[in-house]
Amino acid sequence: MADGTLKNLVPLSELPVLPSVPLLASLPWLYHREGFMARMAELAERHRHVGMFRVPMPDGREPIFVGNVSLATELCDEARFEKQLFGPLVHIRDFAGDGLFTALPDEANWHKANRILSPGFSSASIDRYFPAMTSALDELLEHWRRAASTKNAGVDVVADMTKLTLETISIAGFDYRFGSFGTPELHPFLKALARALQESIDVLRRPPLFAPLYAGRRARYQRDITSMFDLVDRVIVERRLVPQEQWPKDFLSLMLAEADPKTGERLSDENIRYQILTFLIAGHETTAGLLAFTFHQLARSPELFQAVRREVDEGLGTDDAPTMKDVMSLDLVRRVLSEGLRLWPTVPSIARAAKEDTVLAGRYEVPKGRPLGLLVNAIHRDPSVWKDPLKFDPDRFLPEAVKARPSAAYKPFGIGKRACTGKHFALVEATVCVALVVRAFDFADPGPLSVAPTVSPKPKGFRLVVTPRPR
Ligand code: MNH
Repeated sequence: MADGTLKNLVPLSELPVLPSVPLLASLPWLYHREGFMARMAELAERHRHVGMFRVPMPDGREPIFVGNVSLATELCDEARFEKQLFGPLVHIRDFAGDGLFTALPDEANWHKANRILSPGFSSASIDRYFPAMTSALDELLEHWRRAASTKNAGVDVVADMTKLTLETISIAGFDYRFGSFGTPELHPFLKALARALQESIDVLRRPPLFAPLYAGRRARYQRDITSMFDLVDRVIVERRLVPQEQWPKDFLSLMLAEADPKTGERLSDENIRYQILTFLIAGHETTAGLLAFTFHQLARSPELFQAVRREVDEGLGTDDAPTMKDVMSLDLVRRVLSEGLRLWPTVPSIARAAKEDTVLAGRYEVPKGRPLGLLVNAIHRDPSVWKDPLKFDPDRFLPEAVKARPSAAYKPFGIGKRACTGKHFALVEATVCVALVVRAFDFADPGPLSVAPTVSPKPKGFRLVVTPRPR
């Protein structure tokens, strides 16, 4: 290497770093009332000019968080960087195995499942799952009508969106109804899933020395995993007992019936179990959070609410059952959802790593494999790209505006080949939900937004008073 190049290189130790104490590392500096990721976004704003900072973790690792669009553009380069399993994903792999979301980079089953499943998730295939979406939505609308006709203290939007997205993905995924709207208590399987997801996050905040204190939690975690496997494995066995002509059009049938176009092989039953759990894990909280933030925004902006309602009335009629084609024509609803995912990305960061030693920003030496966290919630508010970043403005997603920005400025669905498989599914599901709810109900003002400190951010304490639209 020429001398000039060497002189310009800067070791990573020159980057801003959080303070650290023994055992807890930076934990005492990571607190934020809206959660760890909100704290990361705040730090990204403070260090926007450098664009990155180091965070010592209790396990001895020291990820680098990246929070401006210019560095994000580098991290999105698939020739240099790839997905890394980091943070909760390492533990979610205990129960999602080598399913698409938690597969290691280039793991053989990722390629195989990607080839088998991608066609089923393409925008053209989603109409197969439209009945699952509207069927779950009918239950939500009924639930809200009942709530509006009784004491009307408002509906718990986050809880109800979670039920909606869980019902939708379980009907579309494996023709299974948990009956979430029928009971205040979640189904035991869904409770086990929620606890296992929580444990996969909590375990990150435990200094390794304290691990023995959590033996009880670990035992329950193992029991939860076993019970989830039992239910899904039973569904797979039962499906095989039904003649193939009678199989419902769900993702399970697709996985059992289709062979890999490249190798001619099928997915193993174990891998199918992991994919089903993956759809449940990757596909419910994210869409539920998006819907809850969107309803909060609509309830706070009467003009936008009316504009959306006019579009829905024109596009769907005032009481007809919607068709997928009509739903796809709702351009404003789609832009409102896109803007919702900009301001409140429900996957607020994405873990990447260099495939070989490399140099970031032309000067920082980054070794292969060093964890890099791309702060999606920070790049979505980078003022060098987003004018007036805190303003909710769906027109940012008009085609000319989209074309004028670097593509790395907006990454709610992840990057490159490991981007979200369920993007079209989620957007159709969310669009039809917004459309039917806005068509049927008026919203009261819920007051200002506050955000809960959950890993996937959600509005906190959001009760919405809904009343059936006057006719
Ligand atoms: Mn989804 C991966 C965001 C809905 C299934 N999803 C990802 C990633 C992001 C993401 C970001 C990349 C994570 C990473 O790099 O580690 N997903 C979303 C958002 C929504 C969403 C914001 C809703 C809004 N996802 C859904 C739905 C499903 C789904 C719905 C399934 C029905 N997602 C996946 C799968 C992956 C994924 C599967 C893993 C893809 C892969 O690595 O090949």
